[in-house]
Amino acid sequence: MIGHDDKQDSRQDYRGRRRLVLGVLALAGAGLVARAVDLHVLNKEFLQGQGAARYLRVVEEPAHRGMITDRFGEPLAISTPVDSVWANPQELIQQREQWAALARALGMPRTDLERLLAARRDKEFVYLRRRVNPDMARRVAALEIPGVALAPEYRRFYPAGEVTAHVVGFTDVDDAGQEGMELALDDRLRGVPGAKRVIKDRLGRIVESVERVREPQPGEDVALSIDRRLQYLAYRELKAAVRKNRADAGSAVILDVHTGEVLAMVNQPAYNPNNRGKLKRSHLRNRAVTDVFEPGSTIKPITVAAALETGRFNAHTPVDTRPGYFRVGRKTIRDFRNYGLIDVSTVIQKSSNVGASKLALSLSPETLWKAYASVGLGESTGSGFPGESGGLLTDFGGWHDIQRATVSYGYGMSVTTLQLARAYAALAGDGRPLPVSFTRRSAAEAAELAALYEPVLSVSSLRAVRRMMERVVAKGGTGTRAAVPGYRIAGKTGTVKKSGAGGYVEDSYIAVFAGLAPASAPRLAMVVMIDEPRGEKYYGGAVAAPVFGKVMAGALRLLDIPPDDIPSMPGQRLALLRANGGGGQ
Ligand code: 59J
Repeated sequence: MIGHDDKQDSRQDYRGRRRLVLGVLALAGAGLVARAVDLHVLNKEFLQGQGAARYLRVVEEPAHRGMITDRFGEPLAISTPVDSVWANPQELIQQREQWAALARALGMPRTDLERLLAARRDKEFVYLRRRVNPDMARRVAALEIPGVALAPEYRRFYPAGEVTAHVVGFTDVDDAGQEGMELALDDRLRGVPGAKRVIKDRLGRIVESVERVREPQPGEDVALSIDRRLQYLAYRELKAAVRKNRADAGSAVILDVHTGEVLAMVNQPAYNPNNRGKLKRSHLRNRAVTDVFEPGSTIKPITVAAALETGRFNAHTPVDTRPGYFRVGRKTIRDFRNYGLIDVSTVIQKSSNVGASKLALSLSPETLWKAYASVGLGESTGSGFPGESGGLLTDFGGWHDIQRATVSYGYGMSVTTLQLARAYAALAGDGRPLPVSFTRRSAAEAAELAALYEPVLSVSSLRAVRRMMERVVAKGGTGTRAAVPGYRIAGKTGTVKKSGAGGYVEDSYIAVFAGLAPASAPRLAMVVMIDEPRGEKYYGGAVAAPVFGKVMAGALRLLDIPPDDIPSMPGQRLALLRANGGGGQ
């Protein structure tokens, strides 16, 4: 019995166990269901959010920066897509064994890489190297290092390099305009970055684009007023002249007389905007708009125009410059030599300081001042170029005889090269100084702007002064080297003593030539300024005028401007000779 009972007991025992096991299983199952409900229903949002935060990201999509071109659409600044290498320091720090290979692929010393990582060790992002070439990007990607990834960016490239450097300027590492037109036009050039939601893998690489949150909006392309051909000519000749004359610096500007557009603007020393590694701050300066100097004798045509405007003088009115100097109060005004009894026209041709002073002293301070101010002296050119200087034209209230005399031949006032070019463009046109433009401007726009100005100098006075200025480049003038065969050129030389803290410095000069062409119907105004020529020659006529002549000769031809001085062309004479039966014998 006992055995039987035993059997029954054990059966009973099994039943109990089964119940226990089933109970445990049921509980476990219920637990799983509860957990599933908890995860999928009750906590769904929180948990999905947590997961998404790990892999779903919103990343910025850089916008394409607009292109800067010259007036004909030739590219001067363009953005091309490139990759930047970045890392998640927290992850990369754990890949110590990969650092050497990575540093090699990035072309940087391993210590630099270590320093970058150490500096941002508890961050999730650091750029290792921005805007790498495609080769380097490929090599880095091939390493497949966790925590290292590529991000698309744009790289700015300047096809004309040094030739347009000062005008175009450049952007910083974040593609924002820093200098020049890149800065002035930043609002138009810069796009609006887009945003997209992406899924990233464990390595931070984008594996899937989920949705565009915002489309990137590309910036606008902008055409400058610059003519790349004239720009290059001016660049080449200025650079050669600065070197040849062992000068410190120089600037040259060409303006379109009818529209006020800048067709060319160059400076020396220059720099290569594509490789700005180690350059001097002073090389970056667009001196033509930021630096001022006393214009010296280049101001005389305006002084003479003011005198003509009174109706009391014409080109042939005599002016006594004897004996080559002239006392005004305690000051003696001197000419280069004694030009004797000359006429107004010769005051310009020979550049007589005494003559200019005598004309100025016959005018009221206000009349004289108004003439200078009417061509834009003492005010900004309106170009909008960053850092532009407006020069200096003091109030005529303080213009006693000495001030009136010195200002008449360009001292006690200051100008930028651009300002002087604008004043000459006004002399070349109808006396109204159009605001200068670095972007294209239509003839209609120019006419609208011109209507805002009230000319002070009449068309007939200006025409008469231009005639006198033609004598400057003719035989016997100070600027014969500015002549261009086949064209009538009007211009003025200037040799200006530089002033320092203690007054005017000996053997330290600025050589200038300012002029316009073709003189019969002027289209171009140009100024060449060369700072401290240290060679044996330093006169404006010897140093600056030749640059003007060479650049203007090329510019007139490139712009298809018909010659207005045909009779002196040898080809013409030959043709005449032939037509008259010159070879008959
Ligand atoms: C000059 C001056 C300095 C300032 C004088 C140039 C004055 C003057 C005080 C002596 C060289 C020089 C206010 S000269 O530009 O007259 O371009 O081809 O710097 O006169 O009073 O050894 N230009 N230049 N003057 N100052 N103050 C002539 C002239 C000019 C030439 C040559 C030779 C000066 C014909 C200048 C040129 O027209």
